[in-house]
Amino acid sequence: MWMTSRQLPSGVIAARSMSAATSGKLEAFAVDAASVAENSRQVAAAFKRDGLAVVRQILPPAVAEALCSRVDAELRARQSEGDDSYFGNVYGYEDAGQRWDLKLRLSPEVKEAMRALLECLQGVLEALRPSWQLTELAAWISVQEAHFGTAKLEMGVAASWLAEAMCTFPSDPGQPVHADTSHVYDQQVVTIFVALHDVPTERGPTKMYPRSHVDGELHLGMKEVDESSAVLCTLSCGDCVLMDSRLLHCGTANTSDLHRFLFYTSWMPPARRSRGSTNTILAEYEEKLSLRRWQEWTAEDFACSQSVAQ
Ligand SMILES: O=C(O)CCC(=O)C(=O)O
Repeated sequence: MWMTSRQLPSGVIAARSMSAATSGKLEAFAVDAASVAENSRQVAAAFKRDGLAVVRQILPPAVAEALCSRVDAELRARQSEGDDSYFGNVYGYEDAGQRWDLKLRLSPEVKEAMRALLECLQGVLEALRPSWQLTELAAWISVQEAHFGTAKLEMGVAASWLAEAMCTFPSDPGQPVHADTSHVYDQQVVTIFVALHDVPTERGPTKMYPRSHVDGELHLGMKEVDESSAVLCTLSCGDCVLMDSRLLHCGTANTSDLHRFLFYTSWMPPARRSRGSTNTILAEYEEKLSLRRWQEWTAEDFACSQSVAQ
């Protein structure tokens, strides 16, 4: 049974009434990393209900900073090589040079970050279902952009683009509100994304619509998204957000003069393929890395020829 907020240690996601849950306050969905392990089931229950959960300070700043430098170096290298296989699809915005979805290798910095994430979150994921497989390992990157980030949900076409999970409207400025997988056709994928530096409002945080992952009418375009329910995921360096892939969300405008890097990793039930956009992973890792065996494939000497799928 879900505990009331009075029974919870401070820092643990509190039980909320419907109105409080949709009040737009990100802190209502937040928990400190240090208290996750002993409250995995409660965090999982809140995540299941809301479609998101924020875990503060999951990565030590030094780990986040090292990963940030690695992502920066890899982005430059992949851009100069011009190898498309390292980039996921973000509505073709790569062409504008402002938004990139960069697939990552299991470098020492990525492994170290994964160890910290999974040490903390394995129990939460396994409280949702017993086994998971890695389906995305990448970084969302955005730079200052004048024409990006105005979220807009076109209800007339919502059903078709949600079935494809992502869509772009060429005449719209910015990333539209979207779900990464369909509420109607796909299984649940859990995406964990981590701020590799502070992400205040002007640096383009992700906007999310709590509980929209289970709202069939919204997904079928039968009603409009409630803007007043939206929460802006402003984060400090090392904070992470767990997001249900069916949750409506969008990247907002980066109006600062700084880049924005979010490391992310997604998990799906084994032996299934997502039909959505949730497959930003290098081919060599696809369907090979299981949650249960994360200690093996994040070990310093792990080579990808080893299979750790089960
Ligand atoms: O960049 C973001 O904040 C979100 C990106 C996103 O939602 C996507 O590419 O699916």
